[in-house]
Amino acid sequence: MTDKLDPNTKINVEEILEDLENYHPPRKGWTWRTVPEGGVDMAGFHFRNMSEPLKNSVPMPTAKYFEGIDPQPAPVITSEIASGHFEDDIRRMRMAAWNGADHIMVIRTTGQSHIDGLMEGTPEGIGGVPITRKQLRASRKACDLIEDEVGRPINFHSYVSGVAGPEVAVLFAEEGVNGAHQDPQYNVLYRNINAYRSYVDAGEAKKVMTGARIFQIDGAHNANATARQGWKVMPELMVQHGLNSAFSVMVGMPKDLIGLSTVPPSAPPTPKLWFDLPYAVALRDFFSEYKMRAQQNTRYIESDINEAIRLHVIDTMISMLTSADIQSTITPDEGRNLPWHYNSVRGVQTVKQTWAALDGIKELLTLNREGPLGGMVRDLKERAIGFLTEMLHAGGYFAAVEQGFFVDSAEFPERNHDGIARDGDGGISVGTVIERDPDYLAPVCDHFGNNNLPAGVDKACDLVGGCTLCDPEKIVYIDELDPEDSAHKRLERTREYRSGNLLRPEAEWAGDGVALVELMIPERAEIAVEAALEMAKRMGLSDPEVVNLQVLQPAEGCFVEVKGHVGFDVDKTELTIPEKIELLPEEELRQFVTDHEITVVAGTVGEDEHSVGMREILDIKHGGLEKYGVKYHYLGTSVPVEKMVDAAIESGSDAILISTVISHNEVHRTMMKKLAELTKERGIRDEKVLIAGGTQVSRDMAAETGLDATFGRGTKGIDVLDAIVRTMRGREQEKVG
Ligand code: B12
Repeated sequence: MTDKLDPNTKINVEEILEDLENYHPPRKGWTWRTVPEGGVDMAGFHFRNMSEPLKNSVPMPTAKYFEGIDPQPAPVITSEIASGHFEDDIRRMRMAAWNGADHIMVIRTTGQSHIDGLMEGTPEGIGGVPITRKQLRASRKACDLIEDEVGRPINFHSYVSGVAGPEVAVLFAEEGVNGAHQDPQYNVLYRNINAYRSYVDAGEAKKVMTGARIFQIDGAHNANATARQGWKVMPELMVQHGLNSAFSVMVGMPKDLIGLSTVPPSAPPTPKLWFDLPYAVALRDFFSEYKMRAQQNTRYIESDINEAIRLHVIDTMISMLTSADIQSTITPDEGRNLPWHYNSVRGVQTVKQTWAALDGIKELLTLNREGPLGGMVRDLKERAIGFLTEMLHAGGYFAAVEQGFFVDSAEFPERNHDGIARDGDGGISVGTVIERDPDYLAPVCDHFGNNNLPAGVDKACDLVGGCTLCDPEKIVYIDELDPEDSAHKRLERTREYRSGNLLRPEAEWAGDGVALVELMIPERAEIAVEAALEMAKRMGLSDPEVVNLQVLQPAEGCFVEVKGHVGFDVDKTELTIPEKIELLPEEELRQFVTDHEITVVAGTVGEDEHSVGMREILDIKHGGLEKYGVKYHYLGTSVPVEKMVDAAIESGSDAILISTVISHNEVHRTMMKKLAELTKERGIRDEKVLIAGGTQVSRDMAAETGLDATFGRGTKGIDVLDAIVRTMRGREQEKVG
């Protein structure tokens, strides 16, 4: 088994699955990022609220203009991953971590919280992944490798709920899971598990989680996501946070392990800030001793990716104006499919970009509590306290649940009477809470409640020589229950796409062939849908489906996104990969320039006024040709190609360099071809090196347009000099030959 990942080699999932029976997590518990007190300095910029940079990462595209820096926000950043095939998610975890996620939240398969026990093996999931010991071990083992590669600990996270909650908590504690959702209210309200049973289970689960220092996130955000008008349930959300936090503390959980799952409850076109900011401030006031896990609003997001991203930027700004210890990211395709991995990465990028941009915002702006904000915050707190008081008058929490106090869509103290009511004598597993015998004894650690240890015994499991929480060798490992429905079988089917020579686009699972096509159809919506489907079919996509349609104007047209499947494979070995050009050594280039006294003419041609790119290629201060001793005649912008050629002839220059940035209507191609033709007409084609560059120009356009070399974005003077020297040398050799 390799103990290190190579950044340029794919993670070997098969290898991770080997010898899992002997894998035990090298560390347990939650980890925060390291945030240097004095800030972080990078590329001459001072960041005030950032954590230490990563060893290996993918910076934002713009980073290339800023020495490639990749500033990492102060809070832990979550990426939700759950394709149903955990073996695919392992690759996605690595991509998310490279982009800045250090909290990998794995959603469970549909119905797992309805199962009364633990699942085993690696079956396929729907809407998430079956959380099993084998899946946890493989994922945690992959996290060990990935965290070593990126240079920052990764928190692996899943969910403790359902009737098997305590068993799941023990499993998580044994297998080194670092964070988990745990909130008995979730079981009561959304799973109809008997309320008393839920709280007893929660006591046990929270105690076990505390023992393994598993960070807890509550479930209040579910009420937010359920309510049609999320901003009206803010007082109740605060009550739900309070109930879970207080109960957790009573069980013995330290406050630094307790996180509130906060979600800004509204979305534009509402005047969002007037709801979400007072809510965030009131929460932070009430729960200042606890950690905040800020998620993003998804309740109103449907299928438009950009709308989701814009909303997430605003939500992240609210986190920054208040505070967030964990900033969760929701994939922008949340409203339309199970997260596609590149969208998970986009979610992480959104937060990373926003955080860097708004770094230190609280030093520049202060929340004005003197204005309307103060009043709104107070109003929310009063309503929350009123809710709690009424709950007590109603006979306490369980009575209030029976009376449908929770998830009522009106703003307290108003009531819509549409809350979720649960009978204390009903629900799943009713009647299963049994009082312990007075001499009850369980020889296991982190057990909640009355446990009669014999005198002199401090640690319960000393009685049996260690429990599974202390001695992992005692854990019984089950490999698979159904060898057919297993990761191994699925991996066999996709091997060619992962480690063989075949390629298909991938969105959900390895080798799924899913592709997305963007079309603007100049027709009304009804026609645009059908036309887009027909076009996708003719492009060769099978099972096309419109996943997003945006009316641009009712009559003029629509933006349509169509998902479909590519039915063919591309064989890697049949592709022609352009050879990487190794530049000649700098000294050799300089010597050639000295020996040949190289001179060039340069300018932006046509009616194009863009000069920045051309100047970067020439100027010494940008590492341009001048730095290597090349002399140039710069003719400026909007230069006719004829003038460039005349100037080259007059000055006896060795090369003509044209910049052609505007590419509309293929004008850049026209310019490049014109240069080749004109030099031929003038009989100097073989005497001058012809080079062009521009934003939309690529290396392979040289052959197409008849020039010696062509360059696009990111070109440096040395690249151009290398091309000049190679072309001139080639000609000299031809002459000699
Ligand atoms: Co303008 N502009 N612009 N613009 N502009 C953009 C280029 C762009 C892409 C914006 C857009 O609309 N999407 C379009 C071009 C679209 C297209 O056809 N593909 C655009 C347009 C349409 C215009 C206008 C026509 C708009 C208008 O008025 N209708 C006018 C131009 C009018 C005219 O030319 N007659 C216009 C005007 C301007 C101003 C505001 C004046 C400035 C230019 C100022 C100046 O250069 N003195 C301007 C800018 C700055 C840009 C912008 C924002 C950045 C370009 C830039 O300087 N990049 C781009 C958008 C964008 O790209 N973000 C639009 C930085 C340099 C370093 O990068 O140009 O790509 P670069 O150069 C690199 C490589 O391409 C290559 O090496 C360089 C260094 O790595 N390279 C090489 C470039 N030239 C050469 C030459 C050689 C020989 C070699 C080897 C390599």
